[in-house]
Amino acid sequence: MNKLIITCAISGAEVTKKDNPYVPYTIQEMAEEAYQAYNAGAAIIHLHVRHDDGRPTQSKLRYEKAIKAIKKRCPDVIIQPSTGGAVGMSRDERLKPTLLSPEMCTLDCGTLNFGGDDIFVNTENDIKYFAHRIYEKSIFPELECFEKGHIDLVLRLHKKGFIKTPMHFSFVLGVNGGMTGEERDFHFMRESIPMDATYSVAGIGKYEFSLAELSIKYGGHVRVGLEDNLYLEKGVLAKGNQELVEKVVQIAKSYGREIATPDEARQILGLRRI
Ligand code: KMH
Ligand code: ZN
Repeated sequence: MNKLIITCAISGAEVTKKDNPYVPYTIQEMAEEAYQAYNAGAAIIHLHVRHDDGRPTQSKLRYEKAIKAIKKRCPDVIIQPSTGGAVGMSRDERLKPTLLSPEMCTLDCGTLNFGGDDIFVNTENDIKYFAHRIYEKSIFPELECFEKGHIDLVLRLHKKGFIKTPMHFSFVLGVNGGMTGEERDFHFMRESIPMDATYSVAGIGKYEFSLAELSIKYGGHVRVGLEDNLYLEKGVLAKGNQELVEKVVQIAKSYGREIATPDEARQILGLRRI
């Protein structure tokens, strides 16, 4: 089987140090968490940045500083800035990290409820706009799909030329307002994408490791990290992103699946190295 690409979503935009003290805010904390995750086996760092007090931002300067600090610690790691940002941000605000031409970034492929009164808005026109801005800079998008309808929209937009091959999907399952992350959901999602597409699975909360295991078993890739889940096991907070990555590496070992280095991940996905 192909090697396993592990993505680590080290901070997100919504979780705080009150939820888990290891959630990184400062540039130094971001670099340290990324480095630890990379050492544990992560090839890709999914990156949101924060102000020092923890407020989420999509500031180009802040991303530039964080990326520089991370690259100093682990020069070959793939950095995947978020274009999702935080709920309520405008299109152009969310797109700011693309001005840095990273080799990869996220492209969120549909709207969904995000708990309480929050709605994470990604209209069809938003997606076309984001896709245009991403491809014009030759950035490789990870197609984040929170439910099956988002995959259908990607495939429609692909037919119309807005989304290009190779396609790499991220199934983000278990969001409060999106699709759950049960085994049947995983199979429904992976069977709905083209045969030549690749996919990674991000299980939110209690789904993190059960979905990771399924994806390892069926040849997909895995995302873990404090953005998605704060616990190493029920009731036990993870002492940083590294522990979450280590747990996935252990599961992969038990299935005889080797871990991809960043350069191997680039080959699997068809990425240019920066
Ligand atoms: N923070 C969420 C509203 C992404 O990174 O592209 C959106 C998100 C998706 O995290
Ligand atoms: Zn994110």
